[in-house]
Amino acid sequence: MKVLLLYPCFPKTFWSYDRFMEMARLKATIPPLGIITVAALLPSDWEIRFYDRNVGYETEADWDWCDLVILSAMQAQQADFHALIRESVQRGKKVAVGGPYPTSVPEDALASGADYLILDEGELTIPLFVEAIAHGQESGTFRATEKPDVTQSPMPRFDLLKLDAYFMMAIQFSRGCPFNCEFCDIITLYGRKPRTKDPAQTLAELQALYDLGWRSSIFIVDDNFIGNQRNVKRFLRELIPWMQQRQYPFTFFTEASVNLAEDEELLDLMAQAGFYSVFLGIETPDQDSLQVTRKQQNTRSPLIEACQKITQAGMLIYAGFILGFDGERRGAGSRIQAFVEATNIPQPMLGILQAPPNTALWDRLQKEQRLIRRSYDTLEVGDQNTLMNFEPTRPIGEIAQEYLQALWTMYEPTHYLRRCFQHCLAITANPRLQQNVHFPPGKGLWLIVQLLWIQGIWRSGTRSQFWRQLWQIARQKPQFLNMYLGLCAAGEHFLEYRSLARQRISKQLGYDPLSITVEESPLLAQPLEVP
Ligand code: B12
Ligand code: SF4
Repeated sequence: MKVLLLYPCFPKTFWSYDRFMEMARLKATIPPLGIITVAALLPSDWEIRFYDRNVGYETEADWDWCDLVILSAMQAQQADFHALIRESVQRGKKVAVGGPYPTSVPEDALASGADYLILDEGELTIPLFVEAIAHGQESGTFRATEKPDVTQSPMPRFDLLKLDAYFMMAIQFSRGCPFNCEFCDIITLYGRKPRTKDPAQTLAELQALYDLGWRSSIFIVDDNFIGNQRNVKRFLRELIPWMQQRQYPFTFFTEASVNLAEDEELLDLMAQAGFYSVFLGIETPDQDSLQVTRKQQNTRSPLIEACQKITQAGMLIYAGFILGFDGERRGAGSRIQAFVEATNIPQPMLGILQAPPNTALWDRLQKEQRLIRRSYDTLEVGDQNTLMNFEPTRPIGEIAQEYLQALWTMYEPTHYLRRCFQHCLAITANPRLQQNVHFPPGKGLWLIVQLLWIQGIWRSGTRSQFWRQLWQIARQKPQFLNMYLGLCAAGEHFLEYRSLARQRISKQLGYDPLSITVEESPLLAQPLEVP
């Protein structure tokens, strides 16, 4: 069997870091771990050609060559995903799909003409698909009622990746999260019982990346790295000597719940293992909204203190924030802004609440007859700047305006640069790391040259701030130079992104909320009363 594995393009979003990628001569931030895991699960006698279309396109010869096209996608990639299904059908090729998007909404892929829907986690469903193919089955849907034991998951085919096209590499240690946030589909997709790999299995994956020559940052893509605290500590205790023996060839970034700050031992182990950064789902500083969305883990201790503990443990904080929870009080956008100013989180990811299909939030809103459409169906994007897919409890015009005002102000260049600087100063230096962030070899120099030109010479508004802060970082925190320069360069992306967000929100509303006052908003309908 000759298989063409394709990973669809992402639209321009918060996460695409387009200008940064151009400046660093990179193509994408992170490789698609799902589809290279699928590649490892296919029979060894199947021939494979793989393209991450965010990095490079397949050729006519590849289309002619293949018998079967296999696609993986998350919802945000739906435009290119459906185009590829239709293209395969038009060319008379069989097409099989899987991954989070088809698993959440299988009917979409069927409607576009997919022949095989291989849903849920591939470790359990690919064998069913392979068997069906062996029996000459022309189509089918393959589902799993159980969650696989990830200790049996194969080594992802890292060898298929063009390593020098990516900013980071990715590995996974665990799947699933013990919490119960109402809007989250991690728990529906991967379950509430975190399943972890063996430390030795994960170290073998790191060794494979090391042997392929990777010497830069690695994203541990768990949606909650600390979901199983006992096992994660076991892993970290083995990772520390592994990293020491190799003189810290990587630095790590991961996602964790805020209760990380409550566990000093865990923070210390992460620092010793070379973690330079963590993404936290903070969502909102409003305690009532956190209760409404069942995010109790964020209410147990003060959030600002939690952030301080994490920076003191040596980690840069990335964080997600959401507007639009039920019962949210006016001014939530300003309160998020104030929180971001207080913690100096450089790159807050601010979004408007969506109810993804198959979540507790979706089910509740359906019962309350408040769903307007499915999430992410309005635009070409599945991102933070899509208005909510349900009727909120306060006027949508007010939410949209607070959203854009907060985003616009937070990513105003002087504010952004100041936060990058202050945050780097606040992070405790980790004596084990020479630099917290490694730039991929050969890319860093080019990135810095362009950055110095754009922010150090060309842009007059922040020129003196840029040099002053750079000088202080070089003197006081030389270990943070790469991190600081990387953050400054990413600012070029966010400057474009805030304008894009403004255009997109204005298009959905039919007016630009930044050019009028809240009271003038045509969408200030009566707020919805929810019992
Ligand atoms: C890394 C990651 C990213 C990276 C993307 C990197 C990349 N190139 O893939 C970045 C940071 C860019 C990203 C962004 C976003 N992401 Co994301 N992301 C993840 C994350 C944390 C890990 C993905 C991963 O590598 N997993 C590891 C692999 C091994 O697991 P897997 O992909 O699920 O693959 C398994 C199965 O799904 C299946 N499978 C996968 N593909 C296929 C294909 C076939 C044919 C078969 C048979 C099986 C199969 O088998 C695999 C092995 O079991 C997941 C959550 C998670 N824990 O998985 C969210 C997740 C995929 N992201 C999600 C979302 C919502 C987003 C954003 C929209 C967030 C936002 N609000 O902006 C953006 C969208 C993109 C954008 N705006 O640019 C959702 C997707 C929901 C959905 N139903 O589609 C997820 C599930 C998290 C969540 N619930 O919030 N993301
Ligand atoms: S902590 Fe994060 S991954 Fe876990 S349920 Fe809440 S939002 Fe989902």
